[in-house]
Amino acid sequence: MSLRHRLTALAASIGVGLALATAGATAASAHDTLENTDPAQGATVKSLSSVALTFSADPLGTEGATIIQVIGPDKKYYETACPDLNGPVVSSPVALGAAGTYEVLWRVVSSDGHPISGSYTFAYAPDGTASPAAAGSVTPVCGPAASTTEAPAAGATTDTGLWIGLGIGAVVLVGVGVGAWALARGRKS
Ligand SMILES: [Cu+2]
Repeated sequence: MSLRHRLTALAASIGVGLALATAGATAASAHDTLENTDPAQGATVKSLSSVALTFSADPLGTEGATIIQVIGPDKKYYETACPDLNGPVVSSPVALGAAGTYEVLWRVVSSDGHPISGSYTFAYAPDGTASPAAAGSVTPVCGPAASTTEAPAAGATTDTGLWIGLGIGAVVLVGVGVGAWALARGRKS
């Protein structure tokens, strides 16, 4: 094989690799994303009756797979029911307890069928006239107890497509390495 042929083969393999990587990235971006939350991340609220999450598309209402858990500063759960789905909006009623930082853990099935999840926090600072503090629940009112310490960072989503894309990227790098090695070997002989 001449050097010219080797270069052509290398260019072709890089092209195919890039096309595959692009396809992987497109698949990953097909996941619904969390576009808006009420309360907002980092917000301080004086009172709150529900948590509402708005996604980029309508999540699937898969039985038992749509979960919002609201965890208080005492690690108790303050959601009072499982979420309602209304188009792209997933919302759960809450009755908050003591003032402090609350964490919202969520999990829905993206409209492409993949589960996505995340978490964020807001602060609760009731003024004197707010409704009395709720007692909360030691166990989640909705869904199984999550391993809250391993929840993704705020706003993050669990993204299988991303890992597929990274895997394809690794394959592309190996392909380029092999091509370069073949090229160098061709130069020597
Ligand atoms: Cu997906």
